[in-house]
Amino acid sequence: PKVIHLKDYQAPDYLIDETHLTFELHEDHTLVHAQLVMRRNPDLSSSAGGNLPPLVLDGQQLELLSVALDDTALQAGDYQLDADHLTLQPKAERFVIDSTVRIHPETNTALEGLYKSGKMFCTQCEAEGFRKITYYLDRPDVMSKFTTTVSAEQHRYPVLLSNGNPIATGSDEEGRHWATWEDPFKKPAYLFALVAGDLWCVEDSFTTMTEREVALRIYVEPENIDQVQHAMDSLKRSMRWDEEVYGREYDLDIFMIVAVNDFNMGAMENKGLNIFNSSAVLAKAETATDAAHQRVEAIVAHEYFHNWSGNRVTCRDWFQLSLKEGFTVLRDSQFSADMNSPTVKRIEDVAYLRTHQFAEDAGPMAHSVRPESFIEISNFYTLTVYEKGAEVVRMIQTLVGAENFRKGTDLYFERHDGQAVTVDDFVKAMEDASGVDLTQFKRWYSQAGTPRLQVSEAFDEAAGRYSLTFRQSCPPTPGQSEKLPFVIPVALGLLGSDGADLPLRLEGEDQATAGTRVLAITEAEQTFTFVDLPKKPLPSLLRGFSAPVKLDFPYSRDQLMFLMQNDTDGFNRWEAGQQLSVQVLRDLIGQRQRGETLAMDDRLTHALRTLLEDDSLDQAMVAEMLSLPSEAYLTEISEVADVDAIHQAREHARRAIAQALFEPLWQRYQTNREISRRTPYVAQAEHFARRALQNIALSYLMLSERDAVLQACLEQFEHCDNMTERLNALAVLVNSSFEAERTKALETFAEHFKDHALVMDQWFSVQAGSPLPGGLERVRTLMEHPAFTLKNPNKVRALIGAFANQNLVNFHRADGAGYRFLAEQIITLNALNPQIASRLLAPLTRWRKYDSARQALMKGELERILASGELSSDVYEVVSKSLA
Ligand code: B3K
Ligand code: ZN
Repeated sequence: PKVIHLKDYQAPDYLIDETHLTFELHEDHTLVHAQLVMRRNPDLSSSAGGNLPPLVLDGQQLELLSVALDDTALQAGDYQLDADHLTLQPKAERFVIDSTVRIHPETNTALEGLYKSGKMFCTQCEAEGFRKITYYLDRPDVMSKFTTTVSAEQHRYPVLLSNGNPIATGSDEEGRHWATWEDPFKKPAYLFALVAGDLWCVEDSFTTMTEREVALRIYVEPENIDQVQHAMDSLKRSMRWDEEVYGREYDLDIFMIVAVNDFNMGAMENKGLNIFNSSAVLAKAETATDAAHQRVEAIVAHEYFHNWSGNRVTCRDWFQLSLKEGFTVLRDSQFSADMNSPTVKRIEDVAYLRTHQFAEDAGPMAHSVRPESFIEISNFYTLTVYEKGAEVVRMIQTLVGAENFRKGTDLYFERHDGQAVTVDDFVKAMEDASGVDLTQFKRWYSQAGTPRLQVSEAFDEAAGRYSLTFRQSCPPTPGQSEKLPFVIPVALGLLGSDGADLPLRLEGEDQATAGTRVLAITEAEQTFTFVDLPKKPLPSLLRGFSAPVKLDFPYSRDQLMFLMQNDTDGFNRWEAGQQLSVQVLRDLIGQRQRGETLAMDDRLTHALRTLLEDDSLDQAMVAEMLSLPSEAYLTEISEVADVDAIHQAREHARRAIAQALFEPLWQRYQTNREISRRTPYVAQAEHFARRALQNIALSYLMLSERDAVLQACLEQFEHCDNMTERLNALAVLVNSSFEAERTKALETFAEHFKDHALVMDQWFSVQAGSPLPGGLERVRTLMEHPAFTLKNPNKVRALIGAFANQNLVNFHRADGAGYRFLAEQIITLNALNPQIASRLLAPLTRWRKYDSARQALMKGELERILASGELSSDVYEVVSKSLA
């Protein structure tokens, strides 16, 4: 397989001004006719004239039926064809290529290019799927105006959609009809989309800031038409927010979303015609949890925001992917923060980043936010490019300030509208708008790995001087043994003994500032001295998680408890609780490993009691504070992760908390359940908060195994009006020792929701994630369930993905059966759907985290996959890099 390098980038020899496509959809094949109006790239054409370079079009799995150059049909000798290209020789600077190919969407299980999901046709072209539709220059820096005609049988496919505006429709003889769409904006092929199906739509409209009316349509299969309102509301809120916060107005007269059941990821931002995984659109109280509602809101916003950050201004090449993805993730997280609780959103994002992105950054697939090379671009739609990329843009905002940041985004959009650009262009716009030099900062784009920031303090009481010394380092990652210092923005405050923020004055400054301030750490070691401090303060460091680093400061447990109660920064209150929990859990893990009786430091329960008894606190925050660090996070921060000790320590702590805090938990539970009983479901922040606390309380309470709690759980399961309460009650039962009740609840639930694919996904996940013994056998049995199929990515994620990523004790069974099972599924999926197969590899790539026996077993399975036959480039790249 070929390695592609950023340093080899070359501008395209030819451009495509216009693309005219005609699709003839049939049940056993599809014909695609493409007319490409082309010319030599003026930036490259040599004035001397001379020979024109050959035209090399990308194409895969296409059956070429005919090709013509300027109306002259070409014969076999006039062009070269290989598995990936069609090469021919233009005779003039301007020319037109006509080609017709036959393709087979009806047997396309990779879900890339044109494929069938159930009864409908749809497309997924990013990154390199368009080459499976027709011969083309399938690269993002070739932008073209598209006109698309779709023809299909009318009764099977009454709805025919593509990008842009509908300009003509008609019907043919023999029950077929057609529609032509024209997209006035130039775009790269990866933003092309086509849909044909029997779909219903919900229609609405939006008036833009310049009073233009935009028609909004969300298309779904008829049975789902009652689950669209939440996505529509989210879309309108996103459109308004992008106008208000980023000054971005929508540009076409119509914006469409289509929900499809078989989709490799969440959704896709095709111009004017977003295609969504149904799990990222459909939501109503009875079938979707609060988390699902929030996910729909966030993904609708994310794809909508791409209209500017991605479509109007796109990427020059795929190494620049974070240019659109990191920035757009930041934008959607700011939107979600504004719609819900900003602190809770930040906590969720940071917990996710630290658990999963930090693990990626410490593993064999570690890469910089702008990678230097890849074999298969699909493997680089990663937590690093998305989530760390968002953190990098967020740090720019912190360093230049909110106002300059907005000036920078305005300048970026204005300067590069209609262009395909690079991360450097984005950073340059930020520098030009703010006057801040970001040269050193750009190392965040080129150096992989999670920096460590060690902080120590010194206090001179007589002089009233308090110093903080920062030492940064970054571990080696594949291909990068040495790292240069990063620019690390550290937002901090100093707390006095009453818990209030002290005024901050650095040595040499005239005036003190109040509250939080940002220090930019730029050296490997750097000291900052604050003056006018008669008593030693307590530092609150990295407020709001101002940089994606691992911070060490030697806090005592009492100091952490003090920060938990007093820090003015909500994020850092939670963070103090997490650090206290980590310390307490590490004690327990050590005791377990030494074979001692487990005895927990009760300061943790004291701190949690104070929170639970304070009715004035945001309930969502209380729920977050009650959540112990996950097993996956405890694994990430271990040198060598002891899966069983981690699980047992955490379970011990949960039981100790449940026992010590039974009364306040029970009281909170009952109060909140009572309100839930009286209040119809609303998908809004304060209701999410109430249910979050209610549900975490229930999961603790059930550990008591008291009958009153069991009855309460069953009551909630049977009588609630929404999936949040029902699924939580089910999960709690599934993880409990009440076997009869568990079995019955699972049966009732499946019977009731058997025709609802997205709910059955939840049913699979809850069981796949249960740490009770026998997990692997349960998963194998569930794979035989009629609702399961390896052909649907949501099902694979819900069952196999949940097992391997969330059920750590069962997946990491000492005999290696969990690893073997995963390898078997990956080998099967490699042939069906390479992207999904490759994603499932992640848990095996983490083998360095485990003891030597498990390491050997995990590597053995990776080797077995490597030897299993013909591997897709997706699977080959991850397996070979993991074994390197
Ligand atoms: N841009 C798409 C991701 C496409 C992934 C292709 N393998 C969704 C998104 O990030 O918005
Ligand atoms: Zn995106």
